[in-house]
Amino acid sequence: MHTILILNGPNLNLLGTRQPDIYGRTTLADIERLCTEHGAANKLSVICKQSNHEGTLIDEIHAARGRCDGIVLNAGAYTHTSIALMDAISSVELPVVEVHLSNIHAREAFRRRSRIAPVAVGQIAGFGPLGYRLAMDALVDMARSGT
Ligand code: CA2
Repeated sequence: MHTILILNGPNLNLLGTRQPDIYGRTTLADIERLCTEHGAANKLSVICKQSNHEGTLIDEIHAARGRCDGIVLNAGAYTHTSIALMDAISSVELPVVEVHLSNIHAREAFRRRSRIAPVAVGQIAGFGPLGYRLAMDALVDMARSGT
């Protein structure tokens, strides 16, 4: 059985409580449930983590090595700034799919740059919570086809 880590970064614990015009009304607990259910339907084991701290996110990425087959990562605002997260992803040699609820390319200019994208296998942005499921499907497809 494949194991996927769903890793969410800073402020995503506030989902569904503020700025629903940008991020919708779905809570982080709803997203984690959706991922767990999608995992169960596809015979996957799913681990969900969230942290507001860069170092903790890095620790989670390190811990995924040998334990997980891939990572779905919404690094929140660290996406645009964190070379440390970028280095952590490179170091573990696991496939990472970068996910964003909003379309970061249609927002402020500073959100268009991603430090994660160069070390991710791909990026999904703008589809809200559906993006997490699409990212899981991409990882499973890659693992099962051996790419
Ligand atoms: O669109 C996304 O998923 C983002 O990763 C969300 C980040 C943002 O900095 C990225 O540019 C794009 C922000 C997450 C903040 O989430 C909140 C949720 C509710 C209320 C306030 C913030």
